[in-house]
Amino acid sequence: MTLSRHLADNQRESSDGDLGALLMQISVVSKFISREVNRAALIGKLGYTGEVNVQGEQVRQLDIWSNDVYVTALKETGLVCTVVSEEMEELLHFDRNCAAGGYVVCFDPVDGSSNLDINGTVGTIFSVRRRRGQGRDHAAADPLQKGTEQIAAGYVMYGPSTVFVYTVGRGVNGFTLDGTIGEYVLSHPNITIPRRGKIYSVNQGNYHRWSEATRRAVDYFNSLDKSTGRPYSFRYVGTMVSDLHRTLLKGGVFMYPAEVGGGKKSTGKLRLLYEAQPMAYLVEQAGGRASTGLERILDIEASDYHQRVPLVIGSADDVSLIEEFYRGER
Ligand code: FDP
Repeated sequence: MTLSRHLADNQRESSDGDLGALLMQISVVSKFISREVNRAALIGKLGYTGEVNVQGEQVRQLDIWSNDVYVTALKETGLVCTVVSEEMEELLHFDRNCAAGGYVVCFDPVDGSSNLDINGTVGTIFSVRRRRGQGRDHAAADPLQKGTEQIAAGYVMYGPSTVFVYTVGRGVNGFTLDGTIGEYVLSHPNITIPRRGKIYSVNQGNYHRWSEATRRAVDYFNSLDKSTGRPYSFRYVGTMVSDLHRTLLKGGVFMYPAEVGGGKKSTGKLRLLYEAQPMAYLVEQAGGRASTGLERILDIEASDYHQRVPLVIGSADDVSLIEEFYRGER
């Protein structure tokens, strides 16, 4: 079963006639990015551009290149009206596409780019919503809808193999790129996340910047108690796509908590629209949960395109357990 066939089958069951074509185009972009990531060291694409993005981070050549390819490809579909990207401070409209409605796409072209220099796994994350209205007036507010309004989301993982995982609200399926035929082939059908896992994943180096509740939750996973399967194993790649891919397949929990002290990460690090919500949609579709620790991620309505949010995501029981610490019940 190829991805194109899967999308076509999905489309027959859906009222969203054009969604399959849009996802197909996203998958084509991912093949270009996969190729470029693969040979980046050989063609001088690993370095920085010298610019700083809206997040205050150094911009890499590959970030900009991938963003440009994405934007061009989305525009060419004629189906996308509004685009939000990690790499663009303002949102982008393709006026010609907006008249007929059009989709809203939020994406992070190269997630985990700090791993590029060491040939580590990186990814792409995307999220699709319908527009709220027609015309240009509504366009600014289009992306600022709850996560529950997403109609498709997914990620691409550029690892030892390139994997495309997506949902349109009817389960989660994963496809591996077969380079010899240039096609994504179904390799992970109907992904279901275990109800409880044995792995926790967080940047432990931030321990002393966390709230008491976060520290106690992480201490809980670290401490010894055979009856509840503790200590959990600890794994952290530092690329959300990769950490989440493992969490989806093996279970457990990934978190990027808020930090205390009013610094840059006082509301977490990860971005709501193009990191937390697409992943939350996928993980819920696979039977897991995603929360800030106090609130369901999909229920949040963004007030800013680049809003950050604390994230606790993964196996339902593990996420619920952490929420108990945040509510002061443990
Ligand atoms: P990166 O900054 O390398 O792009 O969203 C950004 C992200 O990576 C996630 O992919 C990753 O989970 C997280 O940040 C890693 O942050 P830390 O280095 O602070 O742990």
